[in-house]
Amino acid sequence: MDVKAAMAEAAEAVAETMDRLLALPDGPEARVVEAMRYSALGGGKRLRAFLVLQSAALFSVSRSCALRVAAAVEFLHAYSLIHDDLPAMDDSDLRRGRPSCHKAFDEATAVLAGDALLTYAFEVLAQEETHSDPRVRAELVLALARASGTQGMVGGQMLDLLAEDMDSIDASLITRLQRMKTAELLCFSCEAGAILGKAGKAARHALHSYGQEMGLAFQIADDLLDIEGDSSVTGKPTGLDDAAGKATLVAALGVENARAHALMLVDQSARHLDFFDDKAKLLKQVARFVVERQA
Ligand code: GRG
Repeated sequence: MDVKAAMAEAAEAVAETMDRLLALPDGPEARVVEAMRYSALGGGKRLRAFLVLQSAALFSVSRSCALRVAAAVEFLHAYSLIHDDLPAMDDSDLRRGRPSCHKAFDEATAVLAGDALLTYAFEVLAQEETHSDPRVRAELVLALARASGTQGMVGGQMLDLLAEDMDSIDASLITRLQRMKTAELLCFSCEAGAILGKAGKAARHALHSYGQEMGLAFQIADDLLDIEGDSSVTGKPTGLDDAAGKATLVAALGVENARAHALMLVDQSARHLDFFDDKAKLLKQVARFVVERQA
């Protein structure tokens, strides 16, 4: 199976799991669940879910356990997108080619839907169905908390906001910021299979290193798409002028150097997977996919 077909298959499977986990309740609280469903089930590449499923397959983890972890990371990712689109952050009217959550509902509901998706991600990880061993469940909770909190995604977003007021920002600070904001959650997705499979330190380290470099390449590709992509899908203005002054490696290095850097990171990331021989073929291919994608 090629990587695109494997990603499509994973996206369908995780969407079914997410749909099942996000049942609509009776009563007035249904509105917040509707907003959660609108954002979490409304498309996306499901890259993080794919990484969880592929890393879990390296350790023969049960598919139903891996799908629950894949759903949890996609819930958390959906929260970050809802909050990132709010007027206080990126102020985006569009997400995944349709109105962002606060446009489809309202700002207060979008804040609550994001909060509830974040909380629910941890609830799903902590539930017994996710793994029979409570130590494994606790390890998943700890790793996701670290990847998404002040040492990870939220910390990276804070640095990004602060960078807007800096006169200049160098490539090493941008790299640190993007590792935290984007790569840490991708690292968690890669490591999750090793946690579920109680793999040894070396395997876990190899997946972490792969996730870090692939995650950085992914963010560079995202920044390149922001200036070259279809603004009717991204909801963001496009063009190199818009990239100027932003804390991106595209702004710091220029388009061609940033593209070359991303390709170098892809090669470097794939080398960490040599540890798994041929079993990690699709993970190697997805690293290339993230820099060649058009959306
Ligand atoms: C806590 C108020 C509050 C806000 C948090 C954490 C945060 C806001 C924002 C996270 C930062 C963020 C959105 C980083 C960008 C990462 C990124 C490139 C997202 C797009 O991911 P894709 O392309 O999206 O995988 P799809 O739609 O395919 O799932």
